[in-house]
Amino acid sequence: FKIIRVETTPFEGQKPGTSGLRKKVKVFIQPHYLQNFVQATFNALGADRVKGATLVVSGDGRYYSKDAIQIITKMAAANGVRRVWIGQNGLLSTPAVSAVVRERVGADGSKATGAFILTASHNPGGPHEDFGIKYNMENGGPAPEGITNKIYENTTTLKDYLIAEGLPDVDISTTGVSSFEGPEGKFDVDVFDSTSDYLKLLKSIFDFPSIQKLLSSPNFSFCYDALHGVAGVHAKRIFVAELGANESSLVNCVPKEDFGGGHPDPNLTYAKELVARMGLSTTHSEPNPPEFGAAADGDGDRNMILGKRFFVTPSDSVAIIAANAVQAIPYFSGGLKGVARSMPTSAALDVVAKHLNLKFFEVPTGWKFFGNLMDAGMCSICGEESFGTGSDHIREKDGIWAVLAWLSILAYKNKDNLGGGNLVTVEDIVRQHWATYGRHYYTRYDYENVDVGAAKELMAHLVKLQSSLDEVNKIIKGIHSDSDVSSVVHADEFEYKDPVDGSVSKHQGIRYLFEDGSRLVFRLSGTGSEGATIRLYIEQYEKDSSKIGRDSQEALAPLVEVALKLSKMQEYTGRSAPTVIT
Ligand code: VG1
Ligand code: CO
Repeated sequence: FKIIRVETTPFEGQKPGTSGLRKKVKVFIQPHYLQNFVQATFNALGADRVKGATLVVSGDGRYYSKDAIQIITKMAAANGVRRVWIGQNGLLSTPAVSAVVRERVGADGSKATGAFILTASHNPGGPHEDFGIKYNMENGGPAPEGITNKIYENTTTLKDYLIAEGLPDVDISTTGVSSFEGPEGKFDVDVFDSTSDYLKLLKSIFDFPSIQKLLSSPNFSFCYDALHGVAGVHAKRIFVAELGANESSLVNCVPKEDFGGGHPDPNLTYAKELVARMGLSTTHSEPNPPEFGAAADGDGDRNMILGKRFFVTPSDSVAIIAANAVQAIPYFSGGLKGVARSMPTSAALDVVAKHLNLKFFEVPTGWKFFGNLMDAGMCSICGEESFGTGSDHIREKDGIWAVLAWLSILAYKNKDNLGGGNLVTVEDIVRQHWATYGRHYYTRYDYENVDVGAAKELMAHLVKLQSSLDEVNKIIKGIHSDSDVSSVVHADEFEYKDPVDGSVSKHQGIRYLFEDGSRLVFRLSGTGSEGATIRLYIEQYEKDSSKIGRDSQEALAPLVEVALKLSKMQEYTGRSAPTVIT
C-alpha cells in the first residue's frame, strides 16, 4: 500500500469527555470527522508511541463501528503502526479490551501498546443515535487528562491526516493474521477470538468450579441481560459454556447495532425485561423470579445487580464486594491494597475501609483516576455509583467481573446449603451488611438534555450560594423546621490532587456536606452528546439498625426537597421531574 496525506480542516467540539468523544452518528459520518480525531490522537501520542505500535481496535458493535474499524486500520498503517489487533467481528467489551492490552501475546510474541475503543457505552445506538471513540494506554486504562487535552488541542489546528491507499478492507469476521507490505515495511492485521484472553484472566481471579456448583444447584437460579450490547458475546462463553448456566438464563445477549432500539443502560428504568423477570416491575407480577439477576451496558463495563425482588444500589455493591473479597475471591486472598470510589458514590465503601483498616481514596468521576492508584499498587477494588465496579485486574470497570464477584460471595456464603435447605440470598447479604456497617440511603436524579446555558447558570448559582452557609441553612430551616434534615457544615467544589503524579483536577462537582454525614452533590455529565445533563446525587447515612429498612425514595424525600429548592431546579431548567431516577 501507499501512504497518502489528505488535507482537512478542524471540526469544533472534538473534546473527549468523561470517557472519550461521543457524538451523534450523523456528526461522526461527516467526511474527515473520525479521521481528524484519530490523527489528532496519533499526533498527541507522538512518534515514539505510534511507530511500530501494536493497537487494539474494537468496540461494542454499535452502528458505524465496522466502517470506523476499516478507517482506523488504514490510518494506523499509514502512521507507521506495526500491527492492528481486532476482536472477531470488531466486538470486544471495554473490559475485554483492557484485558487484551494487558495480557494478550501475539503469535510473534508481540504485546499491545494501546487501543481505540469504539463505543458510546450506555447511550443508544443506530443511524440516528450515538457513536463514540476513546484511546486507552499501554496499561489498558483510559488516556489521562494530559493526553486527552493534547488530543483536543490538536483537533483545533489539524491540517491533514495520513491514510493508506491500496490496503484492502480487512475481513473482520474470520480469525487469523493478514500481512501487508507498505513503504515503511510490514503491517499485520490480527483478527482474534473476542473472549479467550479475557476469560483466561477471569479464571485466574475467581474460583470457577465453586461458581459452577452454585449455578448448577437446584435451589439457585440466574439471569443475565446484556441489553443487546457486546457483553452478550462474552456472557455466552463464560456463563453458559464455562460455568454451565442454562442458555435460557441469557436475555438480549445477541449484540445489535441499535441495541434493539433501547437504551443499553443497566438500571431499573432501561433494563425493563430483567426488572420484570426479577419481580421488580410495578406493572407485571412475576410468580417466581430467579435468585440472582444482572445486566450490562452497551460496552459491558457496567453492571446492575439484582436479587429476587431486590435492587442492590451500586454504591452498596462495591462496599459489599470489598467487605467479602478476601474470603470469597481467590485473587484477593492475600488482602486488599486499598479501595477507592468516585466522589459522588456513597460513603458505604468508606465505612468498610475504616472497619477493615484499608487505604481509601476518593477520586473524580470517570475511571481514568483509579488507574494511577492501581499502577502504583495502592488500590485493589473500586467503584462508582453509576453501576461501575472493578478491580486492579484491568484498568477499566468490568461488568462481568462484578457479576462473578457477586456469584463468588453467594457461593461462599452458601457453600453448605447447596444440597438443599435455605439459601443465603442477595437480599440477606445486603441487609446483613447494613446491620453491620449502617445504611447509606442513596439516589441519583438525572435531568437530561437540559439547555446548556440554563445548566451552567444553575451550577453558578450553587457555587455562589456556597459562600454563605448561613443563608443555605436558613433556606433549609424554612423548608424543614423539624429535625428531618440537618445543617450544612461545609460546601465546596470538589478538587482532586492525584497522589501518584501530583496532577490537579478542578471543578469536579459541587458538594454540600451536612452535619449528620448526608451529602448533596451536583455535576454536569461529560458523556452526553446533546444539550447538558445535570446529575443530582443525594445521600443520607443511617446507623440506627431499627431505621435501615425504609424505602429509599421515602427516606430521602426531605433531602430531595432541599436539593431542588437550593438549586432552584425547576426555575432554571423548567423541569418539574428528572428524566431518570437511579
Ligand atoms: C458517566 C458516569 C461515570 C462513568 C462515565 C463513563 O459519566 O456518571 O461515573 O464513569 O459515565 O461510563 P458522566 O460524566 O456522564 O456523569 V461508561 O459505561 O459511559 O464508559
Ligand atoms: Co460503559
